[in-house]
Amino acid sequence: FIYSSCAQQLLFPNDFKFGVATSSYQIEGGWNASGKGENIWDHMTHNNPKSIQDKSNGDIACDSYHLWKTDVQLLKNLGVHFYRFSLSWSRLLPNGLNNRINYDGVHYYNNLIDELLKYNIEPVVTLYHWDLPQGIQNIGGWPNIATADYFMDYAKVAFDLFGDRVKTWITFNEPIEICVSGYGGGDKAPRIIYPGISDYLCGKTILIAHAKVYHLYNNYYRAKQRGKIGITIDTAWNEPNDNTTLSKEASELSLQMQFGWWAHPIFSKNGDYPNVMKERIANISKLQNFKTSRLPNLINHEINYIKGTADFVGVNHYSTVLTSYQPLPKTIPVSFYNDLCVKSEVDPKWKPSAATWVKDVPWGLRKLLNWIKNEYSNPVTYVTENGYPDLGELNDVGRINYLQGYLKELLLAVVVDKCNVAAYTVWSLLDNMEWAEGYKLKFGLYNVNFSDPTRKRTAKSSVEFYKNIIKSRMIPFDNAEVYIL
Ligand code: GBH
Repeated sequence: FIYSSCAQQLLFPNDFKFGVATSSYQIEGGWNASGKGENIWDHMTHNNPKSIQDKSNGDIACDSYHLWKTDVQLLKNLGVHFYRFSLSWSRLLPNGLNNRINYDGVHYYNNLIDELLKYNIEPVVTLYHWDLPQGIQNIGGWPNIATADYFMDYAKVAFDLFGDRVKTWITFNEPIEICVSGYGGGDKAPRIIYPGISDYLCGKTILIAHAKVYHLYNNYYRAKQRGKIGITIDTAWNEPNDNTTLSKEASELSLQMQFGWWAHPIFSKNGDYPNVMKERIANISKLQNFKTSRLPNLINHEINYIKGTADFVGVNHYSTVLTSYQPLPKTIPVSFYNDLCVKSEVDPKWKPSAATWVKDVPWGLRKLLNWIKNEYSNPVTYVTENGYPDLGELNDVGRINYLQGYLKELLLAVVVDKCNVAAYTVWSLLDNMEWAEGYKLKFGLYNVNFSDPTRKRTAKSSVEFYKNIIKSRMIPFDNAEVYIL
């Protein structure tokens, strides 16, 4: 490392924005309130309660369907510049289709958006954070290419209703989770188990659906509404476990297959899936006796249609793994993770959290942002999620340490490395319904009392901490620590 001798305190640029995030199913509740349709999480939790560790569901969750005014007061207290939340597709379109709009749902989001704007908090809206209308799942869900058109119809409704006030749109949250955890044998709804097939079909639909919605916005809304539209992709940083070429290759393969699967078609110069991913899956498919690759190819027309369809890349990042190469087994089971076939480990010295998959490894964020910068010619980047799970303590020092470390590395990425990052988002405003983990893991800056029918919110220590960072635009640390990567 080269140490810098500059004396002044580093500051986030004046136009850098800070926010917090939530998602509809995780906080809203009101699962069947005034005309809302069933979604895949309602369906799964009601029909198969064991799919959630504590057999809970999001029927009431944080009750934000009723407590939106309170939530905006919490946001105002934090002093955030924006609030990232998602729309519940089946609250707006109960059967998923655009022939019937549920106006109570429209009213709910209008209220929320107007209340945010009243306090100068910018709404950043995710169209899809995992709660697919059950009707669309009944005809196959994301592996069915027709879903791309239904998604576009829904996006059009959202632009028409809210685009006069919403200027930042995110089409999808974490496509790999939607596809690999939802359709590849993982723990997310709808829990379709057809790994290595249905997850890749899902992936193609998502890329096409994203591009359709971008073109829709670009061709029919942008001139008038003047907003931005992007996609949010997640990955851990993959650090080579040792200095060998093989481990370096394994790390790169892992980043390409998890992040590049989505980012390469949209943000790279040539478009299409990453080459290493195409080759890898084609080769393994062959070994498995498939006549063609299980990765559905993108034809030229599709490649061009998807390329360049984003104004920014959203990045969700929580942790780091040490990656090494894992030799392919003799018979390779058919799945995404066997196609990837790398070994991920953690350093026992890394500070743990309440979740096995989150270790406090702040430098991973800086390395990931630099990788994105180099890989996709420094695109406009928003960190759309970063956060720390604990078991709910109000004096949440673990969370404060984590945020302090990650924000410092972010600051270095912005100021020293000139990564084009314009926003940072803490997951999450509130403790909430943590998907298959239920309510045990807490990510909130605010505690929610889930045994209290009023779902009382209480600030944790991290509220004051984050508030001060937003106000001062700086992370207190020793200048001697300002190093060049
Ligand atoms: C985000 O996903 C979600 O967008 C958000 O809704 C959620 O509440 C938040 O994280 C906190 O979980 O196989 O045990 O190693 C983060 C995505 C979830 C992807 C955990 C990697 C690894 C689980 N990550 N997953 S494990």
